[in-house]
Formats: sequence, C-alpha cells, structure tokens
Amino acid sequence: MTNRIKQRLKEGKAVVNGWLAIPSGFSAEVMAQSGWDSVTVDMQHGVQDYLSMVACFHGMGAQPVTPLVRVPWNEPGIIGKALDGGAWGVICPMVNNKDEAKRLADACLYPPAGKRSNGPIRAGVYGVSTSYQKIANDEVLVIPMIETQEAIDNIDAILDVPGISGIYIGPSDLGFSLGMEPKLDREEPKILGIYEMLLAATKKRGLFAGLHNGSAGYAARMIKMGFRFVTVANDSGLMAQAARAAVNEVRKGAGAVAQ
Ligand code: 3PY
Ligand code: MG
Repeated sequence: MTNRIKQRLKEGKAVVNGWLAIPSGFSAEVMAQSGWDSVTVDMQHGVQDYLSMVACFHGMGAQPVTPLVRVPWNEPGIIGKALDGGAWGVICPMVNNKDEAKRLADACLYPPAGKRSNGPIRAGVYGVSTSYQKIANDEVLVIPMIETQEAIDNIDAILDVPGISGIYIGPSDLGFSLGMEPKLDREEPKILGIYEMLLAATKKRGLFAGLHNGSAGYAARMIKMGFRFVTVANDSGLMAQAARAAVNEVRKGAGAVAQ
C-alpha cells in the first residue's frame, strides 16, 4: 500500500483534508465518503482518544482517503502508537526548534533514519503485512505544526531536519503567540506575510505547506496562494453549521408559527 496523498503532493496537486473531532467510527465513515483526500483524527483538541482513533480509521477504511492523526503532543509514546494503529502521517503540535523537529522525526521513522520501535500491530496488516517496515519510512508523512513566533524564528533549522515532509500552520495559536486574537482565516498583513515566507521556505526545499482553515472559501484562496494541504473546519463544526442552517430555513420558511 502506498500513501495516496504523498503521490498527490509529488504531482503538485493540493490535498483537501477532513478533520475529525467526534470520537465515532460512524461519523468518520460519513466524513470519509465526502470526497476528502485525507482525513485526520485530532487527538489534541478533538474529543478523541486512542481507541476512538482506531474506530475512526476502521470507519474510513473502505474509502480512498489517507488516514492521518494529529497527536496531542510531541511525545514518542503516542506518536508510535498512532502510527502502529494505522496513521499514515503525523501532524504534531507546537514544534518550535530543531531539537523538537528531530524528536518528531525520530519518533515517526524506523532505524536507521529514526528511533521508532517495531510493532505495527494494525498498520502492518494493511495488506502488505511482511513489508510494512520496508516501506514505512518512505510513506509516513512527518508534519510539524508551525504555530509560534519561536517556530517562525527557527524555521530554516526545523525544515532542514532530515525526514520532515512538510509543515502545518495553526493560525489560532500563531495569532496567540504574536499577541493577536486566536482565530482561523486570518487577514492581518503580518500573518499573510508569514504565510508567504513559510511558502517560500518550504518550496525551496521541495516540502509542502499546509494550513488549518475555518471555511471552504478561504481554503480555496490559500491553495491559490500556494498551500498544498488544506483542512476545512472539522466534523462537529460542519455538522453544527448545516444543522443551524436547516433549523433557520425551516423557521424562516414556515413563518410565525415556527418562530
Ligand atoms: C491552531 O489554529 O492553532 C490549530 O492548531 C488548528 O488546528
Ligand atoms: Mg494549535
């Protein structure tokens, strides 16, 4: 088995990524049928634990989406377990310097490239059981999140760590770190300037840049700007949005009796 989004990125195509906060294999199944290229289980801020991550991977298994995880922190124990459980890429929060990027790459990659421990309990049965360890280092995506001033200051050293596949920007934490409001879909010239700098720094090394977005329109704009991995909101946000719109439409359409 190969990592389909890795192929897409190689071809210069954009990856449209779904995001799972809801700890349910069924909602993962529904999301996976919606046309995303990859779907990420969010163990940092989503209401997800290890077993719900595995349930979400089961739910998306029948669809041609690449299963990814955002781990809660840069900690080799959970990173190894997430990969063993079937993630084909790790998005890791708050990677701020070269040592932290190296720690992430070491946790994601088998020796000699890294220090990942052998035992792909579920990943190994993805139809290629005996050769998973041979292909894992080539297929697994190692994606540090860039979301602080410190990470911006150290970006060259972070990107030069062997094994890093690309970056994922967290706009709300980045805003916080710069003394601004924590939010997505930002328009501040300073932040857009940072995005341009990160796009140039990744492109020159053949790496991709990803971004978390709140809306489809902003995500499309960011692809045009150069991002090659965009997330749109998350399952719970999309459900709330659609539910609110349906309720409003009924009340508006039916008139006073439904107010
Ligand atoms: C952020 O905006 O800080 C994020 O981590 C998005 O997921
Ligand atoms: Mg963040």
